[in-house]
Amino acid sequence: MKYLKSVNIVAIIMVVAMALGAFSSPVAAADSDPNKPGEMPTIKTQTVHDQSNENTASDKTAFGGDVFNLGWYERPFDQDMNYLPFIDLQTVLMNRQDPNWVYVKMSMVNAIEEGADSKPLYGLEMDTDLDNRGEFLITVTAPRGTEWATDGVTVLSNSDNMIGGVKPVLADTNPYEGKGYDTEVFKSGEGDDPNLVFARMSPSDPKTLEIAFKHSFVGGAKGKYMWFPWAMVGMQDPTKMEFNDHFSRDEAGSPIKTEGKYYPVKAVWGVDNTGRVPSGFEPTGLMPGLIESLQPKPQ
Ligand SMILES: [Ca+2]
Ligand SMILES: [Ca+2]
Ligand SMILES: [Ca+2]
Repeated sequence: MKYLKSVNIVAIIMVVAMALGAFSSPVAAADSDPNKPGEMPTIKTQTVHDQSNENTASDKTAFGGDVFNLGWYERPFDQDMNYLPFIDLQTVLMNRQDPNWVYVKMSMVNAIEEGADSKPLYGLEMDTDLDNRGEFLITVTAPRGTEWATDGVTVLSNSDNMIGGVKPVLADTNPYEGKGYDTEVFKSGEGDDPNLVFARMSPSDPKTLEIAFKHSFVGGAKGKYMWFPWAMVGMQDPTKMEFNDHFSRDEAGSPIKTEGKYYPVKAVWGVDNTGRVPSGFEPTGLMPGLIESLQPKPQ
């Protein structure tokens, strides 16, 4: 009897704690381990929605959202325009409230496990000095376990500071053969910081992959950067980024039937990303490729 009573008290305390949690920071500094991520905090999460193609896939066309000139891709299709829903980005969350970690959750239309044979990569590209040229590309192999791990996690940087060619973000007029992401900063726990980036499958959702990287890597808690997610099966070569410089629109193809001669996807197939997302600042001047919801509206 005494035992039962104490269980009830514990249960009540837990309910009170959960209720309080809604009004206070869910992660206290003391709870955050600087060497291993935990759970993503639940407040102040940035949410990015991407087009998804489950309703148009049977017609072998993307729903939309593929704008070659802006580097927006909506190509979760193979070269026969068969649909690859396990790389079709649907929702991407970023949370910076933890004192040590930036958390990202990337959710696809279908379970990531479905794509195991295709060896998909999921990742993030980041422009950390806001010149529209990317500095870092994080890629993560999947499927993987639900424990945080560094195996198969890679961070690349670029040695010529020419990501994006003559016109960053936008398709160059002439093919531009820059070096792309050619320099390894971190691989499977090897690097200056062996705990720089971790990844796991979501323990609660097989459609969701989670990445956590250290704030300190991107300017600390107040760091300002542009970021956007990638899911890749066909074109996975980081030295060919940005794709709209290395490939002409003709060579890259298009997933949208109404784009006529460009259809279907050709060299640049099996990739999905979103527009560019600002974090830690409000973009003022023109930043090409911003996600649609932040594009200046015509007056
Ligand atoms: Ca997309
Ligand atoms: Ca940059
Ligand atoms: Ca360019």
